[in-house]
Amino acid sequence: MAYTVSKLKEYSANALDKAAEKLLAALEKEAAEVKNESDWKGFRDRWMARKNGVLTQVNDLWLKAAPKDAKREAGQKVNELKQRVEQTIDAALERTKAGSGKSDAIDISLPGIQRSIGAEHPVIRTANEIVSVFRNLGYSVQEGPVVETDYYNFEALNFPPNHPARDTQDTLFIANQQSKPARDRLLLRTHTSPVQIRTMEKLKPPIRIVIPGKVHRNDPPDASHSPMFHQIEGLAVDTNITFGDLKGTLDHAMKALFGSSVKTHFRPSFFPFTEPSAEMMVSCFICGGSGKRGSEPCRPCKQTGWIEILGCGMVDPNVFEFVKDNGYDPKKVSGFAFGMGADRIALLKYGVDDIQLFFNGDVRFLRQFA
Ligand code: 2NL
Repeated sequence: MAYTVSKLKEYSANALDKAAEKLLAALEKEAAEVKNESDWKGFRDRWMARKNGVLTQVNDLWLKAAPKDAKREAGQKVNELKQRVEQTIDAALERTKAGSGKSDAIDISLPGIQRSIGAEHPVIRTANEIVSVFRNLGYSVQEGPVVETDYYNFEALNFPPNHPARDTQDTLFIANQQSKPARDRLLLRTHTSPVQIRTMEKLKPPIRIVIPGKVHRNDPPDASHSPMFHQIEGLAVDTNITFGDLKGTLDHAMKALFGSSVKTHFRPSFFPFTEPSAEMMVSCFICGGSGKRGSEPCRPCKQTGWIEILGCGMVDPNVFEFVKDNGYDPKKVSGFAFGMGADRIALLKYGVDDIQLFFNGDVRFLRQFA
């Protein structure tokens, strides 16, 4: 039950002390129940209100009602109590402030700390999309080292000894390799083709594989070149693989990637590791092949209506010679291969005009793809 002030029956020192003790006990108990500012206001008013506050009642019932000869002692006691009440009320307010402010209090109504979650890089996302088109055709994914030997990067791919790609002009070589035989010297792979050789050494035909990965070339960076970029290559080897298989497979892949209305077109080309070789064009998926966007010329296809998308060809029998012992006899098997730049396709897909934006790590750019 809440504490109430009652009249004193007598004014002996003992009686005054007892009454004061009871009051102070009630004061402490109520102070301990003050949790916030609104509690505190109620507490303060109950004890301090001029009209009917506990102290006013003490004044009326204990002091004013005291007989003349007890006034002095009762007055002292009541003053003492006033001070104690004021101190206790002040301290209670301090406690509510400390509790709602800094210190160890937790405000569960504040929003939590937001950690931004990462997202797939647009080039990696594009590479994954391309890989998944081929996975759906039954191709499996292979990966291999970025630091390669001259043998896997050039020799086994039918590059002649003095091919310009083997020059420091085009290739980034690892330092201090001169003491090794030429074929063992290390370099940064310039294409993912070495992984295809490594896979043919490991797995007997028939095979269907795709290889995504980082490659390096000694090119100065500009809007369309980066010394590091991403290639995806594919290889199918079996008995009786023809150029028709190559065309059908790649036509299907382009329709899966860019929409069923795109057309493909092949024109002759040259690669050391394929014969015959071709460049594949896909009808411009920006302007629909018209070369125009409204009255403006279409920039991605340079108004031609066609975009050069990949290189491909039938695996050169000279390449099979290097893996003949594992079942790749060029008299018995044939195959097609293709390679494309994931970065270039991402540029086209997202309408980005500078490849450097993909790699200089500006989150304001990258956040647009999250
Ligand atoms: C391009 C062209 C190509 C290949 C890559 C290949 C690999 C082996 C044998 C034969 Cl092991 N060919 N790969 C073939 C034709 C083209 O890439 O322009 N890439 C960006």
